Amino acid sequence: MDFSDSETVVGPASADLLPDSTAMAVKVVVVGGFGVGKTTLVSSVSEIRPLTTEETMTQAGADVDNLAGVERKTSTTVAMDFGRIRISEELVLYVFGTPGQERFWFLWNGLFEGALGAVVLVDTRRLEVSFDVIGRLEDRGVPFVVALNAFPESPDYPLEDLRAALDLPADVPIIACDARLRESCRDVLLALMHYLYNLSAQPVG
Ligand SMILES: Nc1nc2c(ncn2[C@@H]2O[C@H](COP(=O)(O)OP(=O)(O)OP(=O)(O)O)[C@@H](O)[C@H]2O)c(=O)[nH]1
Ligand SMILES: [Mg+2]
Repeated sequence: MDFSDSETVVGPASADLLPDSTAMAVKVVVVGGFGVGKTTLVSSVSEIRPLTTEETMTQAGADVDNLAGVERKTSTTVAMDFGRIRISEELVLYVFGTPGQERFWFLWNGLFEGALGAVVLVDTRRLEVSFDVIGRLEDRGVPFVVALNAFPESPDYPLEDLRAALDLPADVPIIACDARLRESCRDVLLALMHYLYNLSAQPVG
């Protein structure tokens, strides 16, 4: 049989394969209100081509979704984002982004399965969209850090005022970031890993 016209089957690029040195893979989730920059963060930090599920926003959703403050947004996550980053020779993070619109929040159940911790991404121009998100994480008992995504017109609140406004316990780290910058997003994930490590090192009870 002549296969000369057959298409070559292309496997994953070698950069997409997990290195042999990987000893541990940890799942973390990025949550936050509508349009705070979750998909941007996952896409910037991922070293493989990120999986996104962006769909165009149409007039049909205008009465259902709260578009206040994000009127110029044209697409939204309808299922999840997925990316991967290697933190060290041994440790790889699988990063899942959640949809921000409340009508898709039922997907959290699956997305949180097996997750060790979360990043709550906050837009300080619209703090109120973070309240429910943080409440839901606390209900689930999922440890989290808070990352403040910098937008040009973001107000510069003192950290302790933000902690009080978001009703965060004193030990929850708050980190400033720019979701468009890889290094910045990496620092957020490192802060989460340090936080999780410290929690696990605390004596039980
Ligand atoms: N200036 C600035 N713009 C940002 C930043 N992060 C995201 N954006 C912009 O904000 C918009 C929303 O970003 P997304 O990443 O889609 O937000 P999302 O949280 O995934 O949105 P949903 O999935 O719809 O909830 C996009 O137009 C981004 O380009 C940031 O750090 N700075
Ligand atoms: Mg998104």
